[in-house]
Amino acid sequence: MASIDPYQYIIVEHQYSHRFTVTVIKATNVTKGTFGDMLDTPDPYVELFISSVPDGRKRTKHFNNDINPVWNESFEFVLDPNQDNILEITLMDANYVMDETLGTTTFQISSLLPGEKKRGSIYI
Ligand SMILES: [Ca+2]
Repeated sequence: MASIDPYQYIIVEHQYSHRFTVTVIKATNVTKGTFGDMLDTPDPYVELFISSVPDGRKRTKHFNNDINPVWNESFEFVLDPNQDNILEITLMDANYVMDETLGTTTFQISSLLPGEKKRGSIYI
């Protein structure tokens, strides 16, 4: 059986003036599990959430029946530097009735220096 290896690439950039930019690039081999995939091919999108920021919830568009979506969408947040800002990244499956969470992870924004740009893969 082929191994399932879902991951996604994102770029995070911490700019001066507390602007924080996230670019969601792509995901590979998105799966809902063997049984879930038999019922419904994933329709993936990514939700970003920073609870310490007003209007801190943003999301990409979703792709129908695409396990290797390429979004290349950028989002900007204005951070409160006095808060412990944590980015929550959630891979979602769009459905008619209720969207389903496929995986979630967090990123500590304070681990980036102002001006620093980081590109990474996240396994969820
Ligand atoms: Ca679906």
